[in-house]
Amino acid sequence: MNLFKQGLAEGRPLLGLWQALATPYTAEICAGAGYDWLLFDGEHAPNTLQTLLGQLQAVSAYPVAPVARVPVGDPSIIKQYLDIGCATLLVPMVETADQARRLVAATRFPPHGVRGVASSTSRASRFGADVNYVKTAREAVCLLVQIESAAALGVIEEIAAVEGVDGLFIGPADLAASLGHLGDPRHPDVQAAINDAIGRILATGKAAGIFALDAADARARLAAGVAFVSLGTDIGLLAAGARRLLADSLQGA
Ligand code: 3PY
Ligand code: MG
Repeated sequence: MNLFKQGLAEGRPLLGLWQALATPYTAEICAGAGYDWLLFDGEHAPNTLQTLLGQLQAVSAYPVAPVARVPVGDPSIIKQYLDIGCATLLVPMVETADQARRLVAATRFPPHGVRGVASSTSRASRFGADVNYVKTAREAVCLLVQIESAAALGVIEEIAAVEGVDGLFIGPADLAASLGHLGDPRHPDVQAAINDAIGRILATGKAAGIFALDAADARARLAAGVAFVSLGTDIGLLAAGARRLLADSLQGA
């Protein structure tokens, strides 16, 4: 059962934490913290298939849904991520409905798609113990696509209409860059574009997701009906905690 997909279907808000440290040890710490999902980042964190595998194994005993972001929406990479047992994928930089359709096909076995078959050797099938895996994988897979460019904003409804796309996730950093405000996702023009995008995604009936800029932003997005919100990152928590401890300890010294 895919906990993330189930949560979306139930319509409850899903709170996530970005994992960029790329280690099983820290992933396990975060897995026990009560979040609904953890995002393992293959795009911007120093991950390989092996490091991703270790993190998936480390969190598998916890009631948390793993989501993995592929570095790029390439069918051969999607196949590998699915085979190591991550059933919920986030694909960056999706800009057309055609691209979204090809991504859906990459997640599905023939005749519904083009995913290659490795039934009994994949962790996804519990190494063959799930004898029905190839027949049921389609229902378990959850595909989330990132809306993070001016081009994508222009075709939100078309991308959302693609059967097999389960959610549309806004990436504020890349969107800001694409709109001419590199490094400034809080710029009013970027915020207006995000608000508009959220409203349009929700109007299509598909789930919307976003990377929140801070806790207040997260609360506002949840109140606006965003279904899955990343609240922060493991690196951010560690860096902020380390700096705060030092500053607190030096206060009055
Ligand atoms: C972005 O902000 O561009 C992301 O991809 C994730 O937050
Ligand atoms: Mg991005």
